[in-house]
Amino acid sequence: MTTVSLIGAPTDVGASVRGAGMGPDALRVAGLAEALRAHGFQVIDRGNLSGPPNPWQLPVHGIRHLPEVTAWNRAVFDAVATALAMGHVPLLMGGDHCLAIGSISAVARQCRQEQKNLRVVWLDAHTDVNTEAISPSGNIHGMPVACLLGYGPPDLVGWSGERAALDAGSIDFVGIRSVDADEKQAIRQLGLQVFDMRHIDEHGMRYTMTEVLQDVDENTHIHVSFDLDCLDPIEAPGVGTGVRGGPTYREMQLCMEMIADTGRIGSIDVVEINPALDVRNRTAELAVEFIRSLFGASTLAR
Ligand code: 4U7
Ligand code: MN
Ligand code: MN
Ligand code: MN
Repeated sequence: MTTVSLIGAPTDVGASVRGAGMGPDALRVAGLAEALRAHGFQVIDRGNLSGPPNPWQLPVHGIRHLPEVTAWNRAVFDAVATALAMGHVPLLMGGDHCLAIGSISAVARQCRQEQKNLRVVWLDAHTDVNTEAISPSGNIHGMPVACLLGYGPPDLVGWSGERAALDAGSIDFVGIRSVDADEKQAIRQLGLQVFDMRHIDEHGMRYTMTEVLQDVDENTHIHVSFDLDCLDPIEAPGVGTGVRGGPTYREMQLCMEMIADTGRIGSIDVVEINPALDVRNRTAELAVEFIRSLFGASTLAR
């Protein structure tokens, strides 16, 4: 039986809009554990990690809150590594998206130890591949992908045991529609596979996900990093950096269902839910629905 380990990381240190620190409790209130149990999984809620408060300061050398982001990510790294070592599926409840540095570094290390082929699916309106040299904001939630690829401040790079936790070919982006000018250049230079909204408009979510999942085999570990701002803000208003023109409810369901069909989901981040901006916890409730689907609960055949 699959055991899902819920790990709460209640912080918004990587963002500039406050409120994402309330995400873990919003997911609990929305019934995340109960929904997964009803689907037949064992669920352990590990409670919330602790870390420094948000000092609410300006960027220093192009980056905000580096010591705090580092401390939170250390805690996430350890908790995710522990869950993986027990054979559990870690589900990180953020928190802002900077926390994917710790979570995916732990996943990458485990995959290397087990000689598994890691594929990361990055569901987001943004590519999050800024560095301190090019970021327009200095907010680290816009930098996790760069850090995981080996580009970032030394404090946030190399945690998996290699300089780069990921190589550019092992991550696919879906839902993208907001990329900063210098970020575009980085994407081209790195050769990242970005399935932006234009691509989804032209080819549909079904074909897009066929492309994303084409290299998945029995030895693959899929990590889904789910930033709720991937969705259209009409569906998901409770996010700090919403961008018009995202996937619809049904398109996102199909995306989750097709990942579920592979049977290879190994770890998840659910980040950037901002209850302070939400309407009656709708965004957290939506997240719970999509996570159920990611585990196959909405497919008739299961
Ligand atoms: B999120 C931004 F400038 N690119 O770097 C930046 F537009 O984790 C936004 O995807 C980053 O929500 C959004 O600050 C980070 C900005
Ligand atoms: Mn993001
Ligand atoms: Mn985003
Ligand atoms: Mn955001």
